[in-house]
Amino acid sequence: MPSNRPATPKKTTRLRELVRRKDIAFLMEAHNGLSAKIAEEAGFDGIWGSGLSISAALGVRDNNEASWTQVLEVVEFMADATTVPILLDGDTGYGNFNSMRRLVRKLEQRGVAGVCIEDKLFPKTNSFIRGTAQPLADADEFAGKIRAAKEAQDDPDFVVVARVEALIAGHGMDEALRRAELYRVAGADAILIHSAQRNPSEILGFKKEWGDRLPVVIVPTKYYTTPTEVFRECGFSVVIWANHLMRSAITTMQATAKQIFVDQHLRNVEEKVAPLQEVFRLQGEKELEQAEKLYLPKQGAPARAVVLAASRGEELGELTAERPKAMVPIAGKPLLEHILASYRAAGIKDITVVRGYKKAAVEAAGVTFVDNDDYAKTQEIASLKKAFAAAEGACVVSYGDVLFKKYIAQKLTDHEGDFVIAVDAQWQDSNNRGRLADYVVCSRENTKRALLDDVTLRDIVNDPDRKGINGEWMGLLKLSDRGAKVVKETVDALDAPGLASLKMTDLLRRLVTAGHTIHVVYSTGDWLDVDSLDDVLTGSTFS
Ligand code: SPV
Ligand code: MG
Repeated sequence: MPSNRPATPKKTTRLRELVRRKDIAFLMEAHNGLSAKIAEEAGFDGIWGSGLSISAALGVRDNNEASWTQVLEVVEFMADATTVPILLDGDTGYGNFNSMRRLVRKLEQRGVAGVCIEDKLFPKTNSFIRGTAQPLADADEFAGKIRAAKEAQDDPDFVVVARVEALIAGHGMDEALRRAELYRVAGADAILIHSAQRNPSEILGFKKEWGDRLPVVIVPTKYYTTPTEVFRECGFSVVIWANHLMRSAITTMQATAKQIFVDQHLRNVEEKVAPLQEVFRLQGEKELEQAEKLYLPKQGAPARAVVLAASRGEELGELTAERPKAMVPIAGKPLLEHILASYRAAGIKDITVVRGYKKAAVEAAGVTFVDNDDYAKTQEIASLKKAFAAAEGACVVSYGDVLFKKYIAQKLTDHEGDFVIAVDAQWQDSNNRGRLADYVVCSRENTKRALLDDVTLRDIVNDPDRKGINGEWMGLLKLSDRGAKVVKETVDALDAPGLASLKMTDLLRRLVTAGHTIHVVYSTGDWLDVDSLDDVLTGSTFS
């Protein structure tokens, strides 16, 4: 996924500003790309990459059981998924000053805006587990680590927070203040003063003594009942809500897992869990869809067909007494099956069939049926409108009584035009049979040159005596995404009588009149418009 990081201001600059500004700032915990995105969407200006939550999400303990490069991988996903700055909980820096330098460089490379390190020993334990039993790092050694971090950073705005664990470990306020001062002198951008007490007296006492020497960050996980107003009034710089997305996920996941285990079905949870559409939205599915349109070849090439099969086909007499023409058997299977086979062979698998007359008799596997129940009073465009209401976008439209070889559909889809029709240059054949046909006048007849030139439609008529006829329209029309949109708009603009009376040929004429270019692909034969019993017999030899 492309980066959505804004060019300016940089994430590092924004984190520095959050830490330094007069107003209190809030960081929300996240432990993977998804929770980071959720934190940002909730409105937080920054994210806490919590060591506890990341390790919990990985199924391990908060004791450096996940390696630092594994944490780096996670925080990189978080940075890629968000635009707000991330302050990573870097535990003790995963080693000495040298590990710390490398960590800072790697975090900068991965778009992480800052790191917080605590003055404990590697491997550390979470501060709320046997806190007083945990040895602290030598204060001078830790100050050297801070200095190394600050000198390793390339970006002057990268933030290094020094976390003082003296209160957690039971060393008292003086030791906390002494350490904080050492770390300030070493170059820390802020001090995180941590406390495991259920009331805020320790951190308030620290802030009172410390004053404004450096911004102070707090984590009120244990003293959570303290009104935020107190923190604001005392001039704390940043409040970290350190683990609450992870903990809420645990509660919900436990409830959902239990419910499904007990029920052995999904009905009781479906309404309570995020819809799949929400999952796709959070993943940025829309962006990919748009990018595909930009970057994939054959933009708008239809992978969809619409077969207009609503009419009876009275001309076939008794054959269509109980079924529409599309279901009349030819060579052992319904006409519609032949059409579907040609489309599928041409790579078009998403096929919508519009039914009308004797719709219960229309059967086919793997297609979408749409019904035009007004089939007796309407023409083809009313059926097309029903199909467009079910699915939009590029498609090939054809009739339920026209057989064609797969290459004809392929030629249409290969053409990049918005409107493309298939034309049989051997039009005299059908004329000789004396049947009603749709003759076309084109910009060029089907000569060798027509292969090189773009041939376009000028007119479409039923009169075989019209001058300049170049072929017969086979009833196949390809629409690109744009073409389908134009047709949909044209059809939607019709009033009820206009819609009821419009045929496909009327639509083509309208498009030409409106100035749209309808491209022509020629072939000779290899299709059949089933109009008579004779055709049914001919069709039995059509393959
Ligand atoms: C974390 O979120 O991993 C922290 C804060 O370090 S705490 O768990 O309170 O130590
Ligand atoms: Mg931690």
